Amino acid sequence: MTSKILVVEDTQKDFDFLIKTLENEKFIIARSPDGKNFLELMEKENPDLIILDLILPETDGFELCKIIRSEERFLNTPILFFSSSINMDNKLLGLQLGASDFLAKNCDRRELIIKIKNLLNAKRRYDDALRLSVVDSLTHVYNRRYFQHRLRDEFERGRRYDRDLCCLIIDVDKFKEVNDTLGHPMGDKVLKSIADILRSNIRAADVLCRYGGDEFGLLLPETNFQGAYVAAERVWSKVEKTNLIAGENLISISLSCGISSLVEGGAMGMDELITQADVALYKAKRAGRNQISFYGRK
Ligand code: GH3
Ligand code: MG
Repeated sequence: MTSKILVVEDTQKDFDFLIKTLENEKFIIARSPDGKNFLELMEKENPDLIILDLILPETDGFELCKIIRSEERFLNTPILFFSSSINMDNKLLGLQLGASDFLAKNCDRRELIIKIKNLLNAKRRYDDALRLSVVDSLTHVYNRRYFQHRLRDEFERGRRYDRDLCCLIIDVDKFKEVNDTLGHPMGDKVLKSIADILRSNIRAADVLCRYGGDEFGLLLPETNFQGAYVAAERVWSKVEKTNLIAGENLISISLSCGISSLVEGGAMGMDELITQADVALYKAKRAGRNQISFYGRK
């Protein structure tokens, strides 16, 4: 995959030096000449590496370094200081603020390329490890640990800003029968196909995880019961209508879904929100499966 580098550099000559040095390296390069609206730019570009000049017209490189490191999602984005003022004092301050490496502007081009590649490789390895630690290995949706982590954040945000948050627990109906008749490996394939359907029918801001076994958790931030019903109905009917290929067999599957809402259920903590969704799920199961049920509503 092509790496993206964001260069914060006000001097055209120095920017041209970087572009010329990297022209054969297949990087995508974005530029900010002054570091203005920096976080918005970071959000938009989501770079794999930042090359920072120290002295800039509005704010200096140290300030930008602080801004980057204050955001959790950019904690591991490498920062390479590229400046004509690289001395020991500046290096020590930069390191304290979370800089990854330093290079003087009169450096050898080969050193610049090697340092950039080393930083990008380290970032790639870190991203791969991070992905593996939050993703379920069978279905490739998030795992339960990540779900809990996001639930904590979304729950706090919902409570603080008085926004709704819906939690859905979705369980495959009579999944044991699939395993019993087709075998466990085929059961795995069916679970993976269900996860694919769920994933392709939700929004980017929604958080889908394999909660365990044949159970999926889905968080819908900024969504009330009505919106959650629309989302649940969409995935539920999609799965119901789809004949899943399991070897030579075409099988149809149904889902039961329990939904809780932060506003409607008044959960005092994130665990309670999940418990409420679980209670609703069991209501759906008891009522005959293949349906969606709400906590606190008929
Ligand atoms: P219900 O309608 O009540 O949900 O019936 P069910 O048969 O689906 O029962 P339940 O949800 O309690 O059981 C889930 C089953 O899912 C049990 C287990 O055999 C199966 N299962 C759990 N994890 C996996 C897995 O990773 N792969 C496969 N193939 N099966 C799994
Ligand atoms: Mg089940």
